[in-house]
Amino acid sequence: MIVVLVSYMDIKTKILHFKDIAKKVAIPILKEQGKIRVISHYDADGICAGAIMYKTLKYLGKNFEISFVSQIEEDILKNIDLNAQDLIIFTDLGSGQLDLIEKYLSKTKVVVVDHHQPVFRQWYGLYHLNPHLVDLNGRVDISGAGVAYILARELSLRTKNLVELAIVGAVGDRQKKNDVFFGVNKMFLDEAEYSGIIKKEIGLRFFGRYTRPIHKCLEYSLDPFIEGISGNESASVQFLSDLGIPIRNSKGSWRKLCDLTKNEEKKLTTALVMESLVRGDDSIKFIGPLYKLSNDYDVSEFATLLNACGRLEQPIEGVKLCLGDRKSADDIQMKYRKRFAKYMSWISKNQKSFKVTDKATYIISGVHINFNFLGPLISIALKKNVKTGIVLGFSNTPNGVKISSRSRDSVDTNLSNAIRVASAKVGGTGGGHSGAAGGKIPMGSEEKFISIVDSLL
Ligand SMILES: [Mn+2]
Repeated sequence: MIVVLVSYMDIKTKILHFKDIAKKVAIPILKEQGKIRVISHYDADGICAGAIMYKTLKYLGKNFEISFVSQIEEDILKNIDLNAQDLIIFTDLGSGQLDLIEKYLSKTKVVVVDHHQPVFRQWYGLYHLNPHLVDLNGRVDISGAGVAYILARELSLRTKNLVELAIVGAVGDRQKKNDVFFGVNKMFLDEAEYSGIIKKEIGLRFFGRYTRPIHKCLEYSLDPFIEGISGNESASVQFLSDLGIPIRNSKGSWRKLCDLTKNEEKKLTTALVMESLVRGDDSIKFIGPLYKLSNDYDVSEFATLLNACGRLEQPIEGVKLCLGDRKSADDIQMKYRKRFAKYMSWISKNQKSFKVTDKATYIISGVHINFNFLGPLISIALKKNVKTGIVLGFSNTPNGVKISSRSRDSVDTNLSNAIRVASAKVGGTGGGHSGAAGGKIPMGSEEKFISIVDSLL
């Protein structure tokens, strides 16, 4: 394993070392004449990483196949037919499971391209590219897609345009904090802006700014939630008409937020800010920097769309979107909204049956909420449906019960610790961040888990 001692080095030097490792990791891929199998994570970052590998391997004329998984589990590794592939590439996952990968795949060539905290392991045939190896921080400096992009640059000179996917991946993994990018992500952004691939502007930040009719933008806006307008199409149309903002252009087609004149946008902004000031919301959310991608999407909007593809178990549609095929975008968004609304209504209808203690609310959904949706749903439930400062959701998966938890900012409890300890006690695993954590426990152990975790909160 290549571990470079670089804690005294500046970021540019670290990146140079990182590129050196990427050069070495590129060799087995460049040489490979047989079948390559890419396995990526199915969230926005993993989809971007997969799309970067797709484009790059295509440029190289390789024989390859891409698939997506929610995490590396023994079953998945066990079922890889070693006779059918000559090289396996993991993107946006694998670094934390090197021991498992070694157990099942040590007889084949393996490339791991990831940004998660690695376990330190090396064997002949493993090519490992991970920012932590050069003291870059995989939580804020670079995403899985970013690492894939660094590798792609070493594989083919034609990959320069893929830099925007590296940025989408970082945004998908919430590496942008208060609109600031750090480390390698910042370098990617400078690179993309300089070459005109990404355009930065300041404006109203609504989902669909570049892609949806204005009144739909307002109607569908959940975050920020506009009282009286969100969820109400006619109110949204009326609001715009009161402001004298036409929703159709002279040719009769819908206008988008990005089509507004500077004056119109100013008028709309003022009205929205006034509205929210009257209600005492933080109106600041409406306005901020936007990063427009070459496909006309705002970077956050596109990352959200890719996450929806993953949650709907259609990551391949996400790859197609990354490659410029936008046909399925509306369909994905509609499906996602419908599923989300269905689960939200299940939560409202069953609110009375939730277990509530003085610490937390426990939502045991069984099969009623798909486990891919659990995280975002309980985030909303914390805002809208529960009174406690902490909420935990449970959802059945084919091999255990998935747990997801969130706490309000005002709550000073380490959810990550509590869930890790409690799930270990019932034979499961867990962890995450202090305000948002998750885990998996054996089927049927929910009650026991709840009594343990509640005492730890
Ligand atoms: Mn990632």
